[in-house]
This record gives sequence, structure tokens and C-alpha cells, in this order.
Amino acid sequence: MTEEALEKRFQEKIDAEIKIEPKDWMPERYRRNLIRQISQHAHSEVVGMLPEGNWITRAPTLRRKVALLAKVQDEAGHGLYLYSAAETLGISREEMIEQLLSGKAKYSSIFNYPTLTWADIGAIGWLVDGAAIMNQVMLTRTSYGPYARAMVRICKEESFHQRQGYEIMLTLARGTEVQRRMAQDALNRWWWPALMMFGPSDKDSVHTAESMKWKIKRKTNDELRQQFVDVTVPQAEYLGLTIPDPDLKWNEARGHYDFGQIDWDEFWRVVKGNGPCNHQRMKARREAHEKGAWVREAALAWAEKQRRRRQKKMAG
Ligand code: BYC
Repeated sequence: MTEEALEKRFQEKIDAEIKIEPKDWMPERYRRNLIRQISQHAHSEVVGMLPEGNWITRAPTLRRKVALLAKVQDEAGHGLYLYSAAETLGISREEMIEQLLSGKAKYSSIFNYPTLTWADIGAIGWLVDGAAIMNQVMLTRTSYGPYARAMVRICKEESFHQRQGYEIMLTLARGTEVQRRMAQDALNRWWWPALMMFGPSDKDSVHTAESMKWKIKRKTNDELRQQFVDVTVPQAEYLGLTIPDPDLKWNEARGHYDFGQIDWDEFWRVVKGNGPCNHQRMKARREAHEKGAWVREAALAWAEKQRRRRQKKMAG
């Protein structure tokens, strides 16, 4: 079959909602686009442990500590499912980690902001996990089978994360005046970076058109961002907190909230490595990677020992 005929058959499968599996034929650009997106998604989960991990020892009660510990541990698990999904496309985990540590691969801009107070843990769960779910629910229907299946489990866990964050915000918003102000301050600092998580506006998004054609993405960056604003505004109202956007208002004709301009200069500055915590995050990842070398060596040695034992058993 010619390349053209193969590509036509591939597109027909996508259009018929048949999942693409690792051994199926796929265009090289589809494979590369997926490796890019899935690996960056995995890196985001792993780097995303850092701002929250920072608060595990300082959580205000044992219950909060247990919940936060479980959440951060879940993020590690999400990273692992995603690295495994990407590996089915013919890239090794070492290569992906190398791309992250060398700065070649991106990870979500959101994790380059600092967590200054306990309320930031609430705001992250509510807004950051809320934004992540909005995007990931769409990805449970993505065209690549292993990615779609990983997303189903991830979304279940993310919804627990979102609720633990919202509950922290609710407790603070109904607490003392100082606690309420802490919650408002966290919302002020996390609102705009959370909107930036959805990526550049559609007119500046380089991958959206192709990703939509191949159903890697099912909604555009702007569609998801709008959906997030629409569900989050009533949640802020329920908390009695104010979203830091003077242009935010309900538009009856559109049936959506209008909102103000995102600072795209800030977005690109952070994406290109110059956000408030980029250097700190990468330093922490590199150190963790170096300190974990003995664990990887030990795991490999153990696997090799098991392999030899099995071989010996089979030979005997
Ligand atoms: N930050 O053409 P575009 C989480 C890059 S964390 C940094 O629109 P695409 C969680 C983009 O990569 C959430 N970079 O791209 C974990 C591209 O650069 P390259 C992570 C960004 O891929 C712990 C360029 O800008 N979720 O779940 O069509 C605790 C042009 O963009 C960002 C995912 O990764 C950004 N915000 O659309 C709590 C979901 N936005 O690669 C929560 C999976 C864009 O050409 N990913 N860029 O060098 C996606 O759905 C899509 O990749 C995006 C971007 C919507 C993010």
C-alpha cells in the first residue's frame, strides 16, 4: 500500500472513532505529536509534585497532611502511566527524562509559580486540578488507545484532588478574616496562571489544527479555557471570593462569561524558562534524578537476577 493510501485508511479509522493502538500503522507526524504531548504531560505531573510537596510537612492538621500526601503520590503515578503510554510509541523513558532535564521538553507553565501560603494548596487543587480535569476529560476520548485509557484513571483521581482543594478554600473562606484574606490572595495569584494552562489562544496555537484532525485533541485551547471560566465563576461566588478580573461578566447573548486579556508576554516568558521558579524546579528535578540513580541501578540488577533465575528454571 502506498503512504497516501495508508494515511487515508488511518484517517477513516479516526473518523469512525476506532482507537489507534501501538502496533497499528500511523503517520510519523501523528506519532511524534503524541510523543511530544504525552511526554510533556508526564513531565508536568512529575514537576507538579514540587510546589505541593513543599507543604506536606507544614499542612495544618493530620487529615490535611494525609490528603496532600496521597495527592502528591497520585501525581507521581500519573507521570508513570503517561511515560508508559509514551513508551508504546517507541521512545524510551531515559530519552524523555533526558529531554526534560536538558530543557528541551516543556512542562506546564503553572508549576513555575511559588506556593507562598497554605491557601495556595487550596487554590492549586481547586483551580489547577480543575483546569487539568477540564482538559483531561476531553483526553479520555483521544484517538490513541493507551493515552485515552491512562486518562480515565487519572481523571478519577483528579476529581478527588479538585475537591480536596475546594474544601480547603471553603474552610478558609468561612474562617477568620485573616484566613479569608489568605484565600483571596491565593485566588488573586493563581487565577491568571490557571487560565494560561490551556495554552496559547487558538490563533497562535501551532499544533491544534492537526491535533483536532487526528482527534488527539477534541476541543481547542480557547474552548476549554471558556468552559473552565464558565464553571469556575459560580464556584468562586459560592466561596464569597472575587475573581481578579474587572472585565469578567456574564454575556447573555453568548451564553458564556466574557473575561479580560491574558498577559501572553508573561505566558511565553514562563514557558521559555524565565518564570519565578523555573530554575528552582529544574534544579530540584536534576538533583532528584542524580540521587535516585542507585534506585534505578538496584531495580535493574534485581530484574536481571529474576530474569536469570527464570532462564535457569526453564533450562532445568
Ligand atoms: N505550559 O500549539 P499549542 C496536571 C506549549 S498538569 C507550557 O497550543 P498543544 C497536574 C506547547 O507545548 C497539566 N507549555 O500546543 C499535575 C507548544 O510547544 P511545543 C498538564 C505550553 O500541545 C500535578 C506551544 O506551547 N496537562 O495535570 O496543541 C498537579 C504551542 O502550544 C503550555 C497536559 O499536559 C503551557 N500551559 O496544546 C496538578 C495536558 N501550553 O511542544 C495538575 C495534555 C502550550 O511545540 N496537553 N504550551 O514545544 C495538552 O492538552 C496540550 O499539550 C496543551 C497545549 C493544551 C497543554
